[in-house]
This record gives sequence, structure tokens and C-alpha cells, in this order.
Amino acid sequence: MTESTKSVIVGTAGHIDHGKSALVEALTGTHPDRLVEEKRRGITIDLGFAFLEENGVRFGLVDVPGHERFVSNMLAGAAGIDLVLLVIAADESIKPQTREHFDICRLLGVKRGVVALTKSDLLDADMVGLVRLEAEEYLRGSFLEHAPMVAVSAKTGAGLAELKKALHEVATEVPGKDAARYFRLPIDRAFAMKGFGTVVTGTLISGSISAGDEVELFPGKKRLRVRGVQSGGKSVERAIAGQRTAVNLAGIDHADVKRGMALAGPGHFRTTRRVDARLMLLPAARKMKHRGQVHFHAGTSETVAEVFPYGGGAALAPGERALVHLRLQEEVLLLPGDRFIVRQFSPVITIGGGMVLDPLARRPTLRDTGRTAFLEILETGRQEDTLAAMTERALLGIPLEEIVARTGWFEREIREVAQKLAAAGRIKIVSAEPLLLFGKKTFDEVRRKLIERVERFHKENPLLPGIAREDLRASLGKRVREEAFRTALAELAAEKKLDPQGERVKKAGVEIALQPDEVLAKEKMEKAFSDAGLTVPSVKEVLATISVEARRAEKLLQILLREKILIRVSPELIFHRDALAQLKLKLSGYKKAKGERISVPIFKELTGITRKYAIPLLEYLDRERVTRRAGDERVIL
Ligand SMILES: Nc1nc2c(ncn2[C@@H]2O[C@H](COP(=O)(O)OP(=O)(O)OP(=O)(O)O)[C@@H](O)[C@H]2O)c(=O)[nH]1
Ligand SMILES: [Mg+2]
Repeated sequence: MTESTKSVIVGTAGHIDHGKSALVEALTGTHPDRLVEEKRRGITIDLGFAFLEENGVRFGLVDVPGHERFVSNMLAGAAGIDLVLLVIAADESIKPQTREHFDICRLLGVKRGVVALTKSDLLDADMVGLVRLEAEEYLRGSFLEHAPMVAVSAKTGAGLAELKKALHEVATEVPGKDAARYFRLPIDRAFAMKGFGTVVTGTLISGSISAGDEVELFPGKKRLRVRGVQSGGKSVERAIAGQRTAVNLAGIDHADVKRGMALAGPGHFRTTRRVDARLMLLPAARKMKHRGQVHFHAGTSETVAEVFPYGGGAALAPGERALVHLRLQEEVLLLPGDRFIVRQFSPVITIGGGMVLDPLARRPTLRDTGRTAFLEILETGRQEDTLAAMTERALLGIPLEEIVARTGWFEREIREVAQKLAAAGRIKIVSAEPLLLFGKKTFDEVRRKLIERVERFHKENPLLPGIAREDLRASLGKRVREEAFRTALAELAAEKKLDPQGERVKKAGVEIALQPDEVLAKEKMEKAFSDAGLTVPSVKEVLATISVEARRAEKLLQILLREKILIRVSPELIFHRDALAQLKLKLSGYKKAKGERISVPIFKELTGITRKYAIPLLEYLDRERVTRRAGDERVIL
């Protein structure tokens, strides 16, 4: 297969026994029914696959069962098809599953197709003409209104060439699926192949996959390595979106993989049990009550969902389009834009379908009044508005990985859109690396909180120079990211609103304002230490002589320590800086006169102090690298 070959997935659709499988065989030479039971009963039960190459287009055909009991299998096959081959037996015309399958195609957003009137050999041309009119009538106003309609016979081969031509024509209009997006493969089969191990198959709905790639299996997020890739029954280097694809996986038993799971590129996505979506109920559906249960089908997965319509909790009327919250019974991998089908809980018939808008929706709350407006923005598909709205709603900011998981966009795209929004003043890029976005309002709120906290701190602690950085950061709550705190603080500092100094943050321009009695007390305290020289009194003694009450006196002492006028040498001993400076001078004088070694007794003699002071002072001098201990002596450095 050359790179210029276009890959198009064709899904059959139609009532049981209308000749879908026979037609696939007539077109491709492969009978799609594989199971013994299918052959015995003469009906299709599960999906079958075949390939056809026609004029540079490679068709992957997915043949589905028509039996009403196997519609869920049909749904797994219909996900990801580019065009539908709607099969209507000329001798029976339109029947219930013709309608149901066609509804499903419409709800899944299939845009193109071809209609085959099969078994034309059983009727004369006039009768076939009547069926054609009926079919045209039925399809009027739908996406198949102008689709080619070809009378064929799998038995005689009549019309096959014309049908192939019609398929080719329509295929040329199919836009290529986006191979440049993230890899995603909903799995429709998993089996063991002798000599290969586990093989999974599916319609590759986006991205591409090669041998050697790492992939993630959902749900469960198990990382697996791709051993090999096949497309259309042949080994290929790379399978791209729009191809039927078989992936040979290392590191997992085939019994641990089943239909409904999905493979995706590693590290981007997560499964969900809460989805916000646009839902359309078919006109023929019954009205759906609030919290009604339905079968939910998306990709190849199937689970049960509860439907919570937004807007007053009213029931949904037949034919209504509504924004809904879906609560899924099981974890499913979904992205925005994914289509889904809902079927009535019992009896099981297709009643509607829709499109995922927010795959990682939060539980609806009464407080969250902006939800429907937000979903309507998502529905427009406009990237800038989407990212702006998403950012605004994220009260703790939104990091890159969250945006990827919620949108399926590439990092490059996200950065570009974020830049534009920031330039327009719509959002705030709080950090570029790692990327963290904040809504304008939310970020202003962070700034406001910081200022408020610092102001409150000053009011409550007039004698302290500022709040500890860590305490200020903690005042935002630990769920606010470090980057947001840092950026807000840096901005406020640049704007000269706050003044971070080392580990403390104060309001710009705020100086500690001492009361007159405090000024006196502070001076008295300093003098007490300065007068004492090296034979300092205990802190308690000094504080006792101070006229302000103990709590304030203690703060004043802290200020003296912080200003480095007083220096704490040991837990009990505080000295005036002048006394310590004198001591250092004395030591260097001693060194010049007597040499660099000095013993503890000599030190005591030199300074005239007792052991109680001498030992802590020497240890302090060691720490200050004025002296160094050498055995019982000190070396003056
Ligand atoms: N005469 C005639 N018989 C046909 C033609 N196409 C199919 N049949 C017969 O109709 C029966 C059903 O055909 P299938 O192809 O199995 O029908 P199907 O739509 O795949 O049925 P399900 O998969 O069970 O929904 C078989 O006995 C076929 O031989 C045709 O063009 N002409
Ligand atoms: Mg069949």
C-alpha cells in the first residue's frame, strides 16, 4: 500500500437477512461471518471484516449483524465508520432495523453513504423501482438524501460494478481522519495468535501507531509495548487513522483485554464516569425522566448511564435536544466530540444519542450556575473561547496536563491559544514551565488575598517586620499551586505593593513603629547588655527591669536580635555586638603578641570571665571561624 492510498471505513447497516454479509462477500471475496454459530444459523452475530481496494482507495469493510438482539455489536462496529452502506432488501423494503441502524448512523454523525437495494434478482425492475421510491421517501431530508442508490444482486453480480463505482465516488469526498492527533484505538476484538501473543483490533479513529510504540490500555492505564501492527491483514510499518488496525501487544494476556477497552498514547488521558454532553432523543422515543437509566454506547464500549438533564430537572420530551450530565456505571475513555448512543433500559431499543462536550465533568451542583453556558461554549468548538472558559472555571488554575486530558489538544496548540488569550488579557499565564493558567478574576483573587493577609498580619503583630513567607503561602490553602503564589507575590513586589525580604514579607513602606515607651524600653535593654560587656546578665533579669509588659518586652528583644545589635551566643546567653567585637580584637592582639594558640585558662584570664561565659563564647567563636578547636586549646584563625 502506498502513502497516497486513501483508507476509508465502510460499515454495513440494515435489517436482518437483507443480504449485508452476502454483499460484502460479493464485493470483496471474503465472507465476513467467522463464527461456527453464524454459519450454522445463517445470521451474523458479531462484527465481521473484509477489505477491498478500488482505484487507489482502500476500503475496510465492517459488517454488522441485523438481528435486533445484536444491536450492541452493531454499535461497536459503527463507531468510527466513514461511510455507511445501507442495505435494503428489495423484496422486503424498509424494516425495523433498517430504521434503527439508520437512526444510529445519524446520531453518530455519519455524513456519507451509499444505499444498496439487494436481492434485486428476486423482483422485476418495476417492483425494484417501487422500493427505490419508498427508500427515497424514507431518506428525504437526511444525510443520505442525495446518496447513490444502486440495485444489486449478490447472487447474479448485477449492479456490483456500479456499486463499487458509487462507493469510490463517495469515498473521495470523505475527509481524511486526523492522523496528526493523539493515537486512539477503541478495541473491538482481542485474541491470542499463535507465535504472536495478544492481538487487538479496531478502527483507528485518530493518530497513528507503529511497532515499538508505547501505548496505554484503558481502563487501567496499563502501559504496553507494541510489537507489531497490521492493517488490512498485512504487516505495516505504521497504521494511520481511518484504517482497520490490528495491534500485537507485549506484556498482557489476551484474556485481560476485551471489547470496549481502548488503546491511547501514554500519559495523556484518563477514563471517566461523569460526562457532560448534548443529547438528542429520537422523536419516536418515550419521554425520559430525570435520572432515567439508559444503555450508553461510545466507541466500542457499553455501560449503563443515569441521565440528569440540566435546566430544572424536567423530563426530556421525545425529539428534544438537551444538555445533560451522564453518570456512567463503569469507567470509559472519552474525549470531547466523541459520539455516543443511548438505548432504552428495557425493552432495549435505540432512543437517542449525542456528543460528549466535557468528558471529565464534575458532579453537578446547584451552586454551579454557569455550567450550561460553559457547555454551550464547548459545543461551538472554538478553541480560544473553550480554553478561556475552561480556565475561568478552574478555581485553582488549570495545568497543561489537565487541558490535554479535557480537550485532546496538543501541547503546542494549547500554548499557542494560551498566548493569544493572555495577550488579549482574557487569562493569566501564571507559569509557562510547567504551564499553569489562571482566570483573570481568580488570579486577582489570589493577589487580593495575599495583600489582605499581610495587612492583617501587620495589624496583629505591630512589632514584627512581616509575615513568614511560608505562613503567607499557607494562607492561600495548599491546593493553590506554588507557582501561583510565587507569580502573584513577584507581581505585587514589582508593583511595590508587597515587599518580600528574605523569608519575610511585609507591606511595602511599612516600618515597625514603636510607641514612645517602647523606644525607651528598647534603649534600656540595649544599654543593659552593652554595659555588661562580656559578663552579661540573664535575659530574664534584663526583661524584669523593663517597664513595658512581658509580651512587648520579648518582642523588643526580638527586634534587637533581628537588627543584630544583640547576638544570641547560646540559648541562655545574649551579648551586645560591641562586646563581641571587642573580644575579637583582643584575640587578634593576643595572636600577634603571643602566637596563635590559646588555652581555656589563658582565655579566661585574658577576658576576665568565668567558665560559665568562657565555654559558650569559645564555641560561638568556633562557629564564627574566629577560632578553631585543637585538643584542649584553640587556634586563633
Ligand atoms: N437471491 C438472493 N439472495 C440473497 C442475496 N443476498 C443475500 N441473499 C440471501 O439472503 C440470506 C441472508 O443473507 P445475509 O447476507 O446473511 O444477510 P445479512 O443481512 O448479512 O443478515 P444478518 O447479518 O443476519 O443481519 C442468505 O440466504 C443469502 O444467500 C441476493 O442478492 N439475491
Ligand atoms: Mg450478516
